[in-house]
Amino acid sequence: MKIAFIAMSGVRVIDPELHRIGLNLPGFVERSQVIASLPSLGLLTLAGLTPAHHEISYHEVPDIDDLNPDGELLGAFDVVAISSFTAMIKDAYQLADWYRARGTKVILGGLHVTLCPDEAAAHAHAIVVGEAEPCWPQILKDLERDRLRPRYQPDSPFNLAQSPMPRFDLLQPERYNRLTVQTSRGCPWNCEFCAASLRLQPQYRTKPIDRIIAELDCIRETWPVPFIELADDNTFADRRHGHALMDAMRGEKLRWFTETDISVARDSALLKKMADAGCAQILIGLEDPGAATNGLELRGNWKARQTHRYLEDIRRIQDHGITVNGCFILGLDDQTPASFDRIWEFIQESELYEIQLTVLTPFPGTPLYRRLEAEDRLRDPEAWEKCTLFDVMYDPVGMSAETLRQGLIALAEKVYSKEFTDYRRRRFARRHLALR
Ligand code: B12
Repeated sequence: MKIAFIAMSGVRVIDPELHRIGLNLPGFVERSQVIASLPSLGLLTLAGLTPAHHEISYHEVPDIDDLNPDGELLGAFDVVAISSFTAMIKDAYQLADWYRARGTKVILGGLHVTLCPDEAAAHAHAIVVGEAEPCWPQILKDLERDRLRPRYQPDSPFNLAQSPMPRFDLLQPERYNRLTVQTSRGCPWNCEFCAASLRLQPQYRTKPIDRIIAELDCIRETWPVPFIELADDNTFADRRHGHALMDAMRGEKLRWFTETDISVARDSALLKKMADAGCAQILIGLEDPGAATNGLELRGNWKARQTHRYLEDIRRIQDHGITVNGCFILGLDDQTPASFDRIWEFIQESELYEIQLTVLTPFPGTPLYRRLEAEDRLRDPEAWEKCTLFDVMYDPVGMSAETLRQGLIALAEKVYSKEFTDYRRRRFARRHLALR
């Protein structure tokens, strides 16, 4: 069969004003340009499970309007497997409908499809709910026998020791400057707003170290000096695995980025190993250092109990030469208009190298979505295209939606200005030099 793996790609913002500042502010542009070139690891993984007798290809669709709907969209295929997060799912459905109308078999899967399976099923011959590795070989067999079922759902968590090698070789080398590798799935914290792989399968699991190293080696066959983004929810949640991984990555001469939580700051042996293993930056959800229910933590409000140590912890991490990308959430229930100034003061006082400002976002299928729906606070319940982390989709408690929007814009203009971005870079470089 001729199978196309199609990723809806790129980054999204709907609000034109946010779009404007996003396109102009140096600190923002840098990060979005870098990440926008990441390929879909989910699809490369499925390609890795596809037997060699099929003819496969990988495509990205950053903007559906750029495709010519009158002719062949991306080409003619027997099967298209489309992946999309929530923000571009409507575009994915449009593409799916186009192919279905022409007799191509359409399979949909991924985070959004898992969270809204009935909605997605209306646009596909088959959907996968949850992790796809356990189902993909069966789907291919069923396609060959013309016995495709409408829905596939694994009944147990996928054992990452059986992970296939993602087909990085399907990518055009010159198009990518960063590649992703997954070392674990899930996160123990279970924050109310989280829409990451925890929602696919709520069990935290790690990948065996030798498999991770094999993936890194495979990437280096094409990209000798790659920059790696670990596509994890929380790389160091299993500390033993984290230490072992760092020991193994030490000799790899890589530069990489990942997401984790603030507790790594208190493990100096780990920080040292991370630096030795080439860690350039870690992204940490700080949410709001001054909010009582910081992170809307469902398990014991853990994050709120860490805030008094944030400044010290950030410094400790950065003193190892690892920059911190501190993420703040605007619009939490106990924030008021005064919170914007308070967060700005914290940002200036902290020595954070990088900052990510996002608006609380009710992704479908999350406890947050269900709560806001029950409280009748969703402004446009199925406006999935606004699930960008920047567009305001609900009525906050301590301010109006418009105040939240304006607060984000004003804070973003300060945080991502050339002046403050340069200042942060210089401050980090100075401190780092002083410590050497
Ligand atoms: C890498 C990444 C990106 C890359 C994506 C590259 C790509 N085309 O895939 C880039 C930088 C482009 C990106 C963009 C965005 N991202 Co992003 N991103 C991630 C990140 C860090 C890792 C995702 C990943 O690779 N996971 C590993 C793979 C193996 O898992 P997976 O994709 O879920 O795939 C598995 C299954 O879902 C399934 N599957 C997936 N696709 C398909 C398709 C078929 C046909 C089948 C059968 C199965 C299947 O099989 C796979 C194996 O089991 C996550 C955060 C995280 N820690 O997960 C956020 C995350 C996915 N991103 C998020 C968001 C919000 C965005 C943006 C909207 C941001 C923005 N404002 O633009 C855009 C989305 C725009 C778009 N194109 O849709 C949210 C999504 C939440 C949601 N429910 O939608 C996450 C969870 C982060 C968060 N803050 O909550 N992102």
